[in-house]
Amino acid sequence: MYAQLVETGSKKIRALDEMAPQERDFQQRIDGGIKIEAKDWMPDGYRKTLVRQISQHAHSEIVGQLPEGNWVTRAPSLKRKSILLAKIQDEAGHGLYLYSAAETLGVSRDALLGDLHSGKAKYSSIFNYPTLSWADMGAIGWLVDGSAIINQIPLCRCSYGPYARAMVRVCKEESFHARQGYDIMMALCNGTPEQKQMAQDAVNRWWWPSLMMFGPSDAESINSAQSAAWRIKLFSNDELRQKMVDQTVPQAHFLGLTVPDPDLTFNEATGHHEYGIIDWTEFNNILKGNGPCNRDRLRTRVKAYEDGAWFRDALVAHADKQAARRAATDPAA
Ligand code: FAQ
Repeated sequence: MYAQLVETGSKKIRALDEMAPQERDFQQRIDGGIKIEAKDWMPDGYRKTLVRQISQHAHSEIVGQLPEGNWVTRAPSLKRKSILLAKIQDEAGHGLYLYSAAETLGVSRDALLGDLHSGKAKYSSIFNYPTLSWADMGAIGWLVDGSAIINQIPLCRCSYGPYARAMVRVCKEESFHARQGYDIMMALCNGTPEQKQMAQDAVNRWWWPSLMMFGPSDAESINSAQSAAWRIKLFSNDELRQKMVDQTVPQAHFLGLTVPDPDLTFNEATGHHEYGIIDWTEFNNILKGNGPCNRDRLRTRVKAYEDGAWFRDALVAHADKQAARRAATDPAA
């Protein structure tokens, strides 16, 4: 696994009686369902894990704007264009709440963005695939935002207060995103045979990457055990992936689309859809920066940041001017 290898200070999960008193109190608060707030004492590893996850999440939201941004000028109607634009703007907002949540942990936004731009920080693997047709807007909303919701609803109850609270609004907006995606798929599947084929082609390309979004299998997930103990993760990667498959397969059937997995079967005994083997080589290649769009995504983000320098400078100049004016009129201020 190609991980940033954040040192959490705990090679194995320690029992309460192995912890120092301060850490034991902290763990007992978490076990008791009490939220941890920014100014509370926390183990260094807890802070680092949250900075890692929340910043990756924030980066995913803003890099995640790019595949859809590609289709704003090509949306098939004014209505579809407005909806897509609103959705993409929501993703920017999600990035901002999440960077703010990460900042409560004592890290600067500039440092986080620096890590994204240098290629050091990760963002979700899913945003390194190209968007080849309008149907991809439907598939992203339905499958990608749908998966994001399944992953993020439990985060509304995670142990860190600022992250949990940010997730409440994010999840409400993601629900609208998933519905707009499904609505696009419905329109295409009820359209001409060519439109339905376009929808099928999009599902063929987005299905497996959507399953990969949930992260490596539980056996390979290096961070899960500690994150579960700290109640940052309430469900494992595989549990959430299974939820997504169980929820989505009937929706695909309703659309009259085929899930591109010849091994997919419904297990009557367990009530779950069993899926085929995920190509983890593809996933790991993307994490190493070698997906179809990794380089392009980073280049675009860096350029957008550089192009926006004048605006950030203007904001600072404006704030300085306001402060100077206040100081001149009220020397006590
Ligand atoms: N892509 O030990 P684990 C969205 C990394 S938002 C890239 O299992 P963990 C909205 C992982 O970071 C989508 N890297 O890690 C939207 C770790 O490496 P590290 C983003 C991945 O953290 C829709 C290593 O593999 N959502 O879609 C991925 O316990 C449409 C080992 O993995 C979030 O970020 C991946 N898919 O569990 C926006 C949700 N999976 O850091 C625009 C919050 C794993 O040690 C348009 N995050 N890795 O170097 C999480 O829930 C967790 O971080 C997981 C990974 C579940 C993603």
